[in-house]
Amino acid sequence: MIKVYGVHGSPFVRKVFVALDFKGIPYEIVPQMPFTGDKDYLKINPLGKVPTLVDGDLTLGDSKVICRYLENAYPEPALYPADPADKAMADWYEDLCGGAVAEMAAGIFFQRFMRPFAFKQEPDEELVSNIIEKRLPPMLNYLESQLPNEGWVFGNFMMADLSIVSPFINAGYAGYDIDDSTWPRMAGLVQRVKEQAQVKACLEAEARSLGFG
Ligand SMILES: N[C@@H](CCC(=O)N[C@@H](CS)C(=O)NCC(=O)O)C(=O)O
Repeated sequence: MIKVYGVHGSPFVRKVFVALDFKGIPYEIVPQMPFTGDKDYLKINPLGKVPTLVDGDLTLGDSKVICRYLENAYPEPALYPADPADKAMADWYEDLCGGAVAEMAAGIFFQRFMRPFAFKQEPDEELVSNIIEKRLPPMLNYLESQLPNEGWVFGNFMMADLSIVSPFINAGYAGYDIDDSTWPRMAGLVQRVKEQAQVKACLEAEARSLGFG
């Protein structure tokens, strides 16, 4: 059976859990905390990051790479569009939101959620304001310009929708909600993705795991 190393609550691990659930592929979760420097884990993923997926002889890191593999190996139901230009845009959104956007959302999450709750430290509000007021708005403006008013980015629910929204689920845990008067399409997509069946089930498991479910 496929194994996924990781923990509930990571925006990247979430993508892999949802992809597997969406495609109806059974899997086992191997609990692996990030940031531990666990030497055994470094042998299968030298970055030490989660997720890592093991499928038989194949061991892969990085949620983008893993989700692409799952799509190729288990094509139905599709999580990426078939048209080459749409597929390239899906990759771009996943790269942008798994990179720069996720890094900003993680900054909010770390300062306002992890520091007070896990480390009993005060958040660095100057850093958070810099993200919310300066760095994030150009990203949100761009994403807003790309999204439909209703429904999904490529017609059906796909990885692009979850990739765009996943970092904001974590920022939401830290009390940051996208302003729906400035970015109504982004705010709407966040709500729709959170209600999508496999995402909803994953978020319920996540809430139980994080202790607020
Ligand atoms: N590009 C990677 C990012 C994975 C990632 O950064 N995961 C975080 C947890 S949310 C992690 O393991 N961080 C530990 C570290 O950076 O050492 C992916 O898409 O899987």
